[in-house]
Amino acid sequence: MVYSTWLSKLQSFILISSSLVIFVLSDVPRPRGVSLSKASLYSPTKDFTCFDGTNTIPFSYVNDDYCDCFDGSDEPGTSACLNSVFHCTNAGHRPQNIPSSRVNDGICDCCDGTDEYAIPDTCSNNCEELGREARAQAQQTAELHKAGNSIRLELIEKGNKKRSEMAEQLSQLEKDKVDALKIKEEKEALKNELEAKENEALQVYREAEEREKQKKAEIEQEQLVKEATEQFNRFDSDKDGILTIAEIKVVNVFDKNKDGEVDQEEIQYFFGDNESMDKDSFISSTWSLLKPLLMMEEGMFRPAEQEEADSDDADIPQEEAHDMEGEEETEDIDQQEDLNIDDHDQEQEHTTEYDDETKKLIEEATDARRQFTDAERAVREIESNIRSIQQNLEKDYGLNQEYATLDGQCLEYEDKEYVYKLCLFEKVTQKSKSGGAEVGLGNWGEWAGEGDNKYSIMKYTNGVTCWNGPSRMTIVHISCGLETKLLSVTEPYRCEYKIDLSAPVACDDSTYLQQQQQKESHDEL
Ligand code: MAN
Repeated sequence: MVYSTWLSKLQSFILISSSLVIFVLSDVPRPRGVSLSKASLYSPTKDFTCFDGTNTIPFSYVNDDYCDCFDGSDEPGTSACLNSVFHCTNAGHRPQNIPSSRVNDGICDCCDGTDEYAIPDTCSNNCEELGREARAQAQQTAELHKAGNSIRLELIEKGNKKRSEMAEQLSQLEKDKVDALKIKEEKEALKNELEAKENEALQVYREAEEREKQKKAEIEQEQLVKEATEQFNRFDSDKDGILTIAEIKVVNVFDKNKDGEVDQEEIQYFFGDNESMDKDSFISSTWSLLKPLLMMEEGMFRPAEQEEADSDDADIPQEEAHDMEGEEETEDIDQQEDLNIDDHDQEQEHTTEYDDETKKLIEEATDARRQFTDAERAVREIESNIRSIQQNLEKDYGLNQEYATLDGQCLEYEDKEYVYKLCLFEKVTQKSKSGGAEVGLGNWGEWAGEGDNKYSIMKYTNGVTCWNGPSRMTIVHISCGLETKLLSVTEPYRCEYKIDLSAPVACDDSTYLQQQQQKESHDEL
């Protein structure tokens, strides 16, 4: 039977001043491996009931190196049960619970060496030393949190200020929007009114232009009829008002392919299935086919292929070639002049000289259109500002708005291959040092810390799709540090990135102290 010499070990250890009460309380007899909180469950004057209630055994069976309880509660100080827990008090440092299977296994798990009691002097007690180091470390951390916390408090103040400024801006913008919409309406009404007047004035010019166009078309038609009639009369050799196949057969111009005769195909081309043609039919159908040929014959018009053929002068005697060059030049000039005339015509169409009154109306309408466009733009700008402020106001900047001033702040981190950039509450990007475009590793998504630590992890999602895989995403772990900076960027899984960010905003001495106290009371003696 192994029975703890519990009274012997109580006088020395407590590490922190707040534990003074526990020190007194810890002076309680209990079997080896039992924590203070469980001491009352082991009473030497009574039989022992396993914690799970499945068995009751004489107290002398506790720590007798034989496992009687399913839950291992009868053997806290031996390795007899696989599932029991050995508690070491570690005076001078932090108490510890280890699986009882590690008791007397030759390895020192507890700094006070109590887990290896079977062979005395196996383990030295270095709790004081470790405790000192841990306390120094804890002190340092506490100081860091304290210093960081004062920056954090400033950030809270600024954050709240920023938020209330944003709220003010928003209500001002809402007012501005009402005014801007009113101006837009007014400008629209003015524009409509002036455009109506402008339209009315221009209508006179449009109608005049239309009349002019019609007149021109009529003159052209008259000209066409005149020309066509002249030619018709020329070909109608018997002057009976009907053009027959026999009559056109002797006219060179109907010999399209210039083979010396007007053949059936050519007759068909000009007359269709008709045997003859009166003047009206000639004007309406044949004339358009014939006119280009006549012009060609008169040297007024040449088809493109012929020009190409002409450009090959090799076989043509010099004199002729020279003559033809002369002709070509003239034609070129003629064509250029035609072009110029066309341009001029078009220009004239657009530069109709309006009277002063119309000019004034056009100017006024143009000015009203410009003013309306400006008013529309002003509304759009206000609306876009409203949207972006609303989006920011909707963002979760922490319980006390401590993260608000960090919105939009960008931080960079370089490793061997990439430059990473985190723009807080916006996005994360990656740029290869060997060139290429920036790759989006995620856009601001949500806070993702667990429970009370919600604001310790940020999630940026929906980055650029990974080749053959999902969208890239980044998790940002925020820890307390006096500077806001990126400590590391890694890619633990393909296209899933992890950033460690240190920032004073994550320092909170009250939370830190609370957490420490909780830990201490949990690690009771
Ligand atoms: C790029 C980078 C890497 C990523 C691969 C996936 O090279 O974005 O971080 O792992 O694409 O194909």
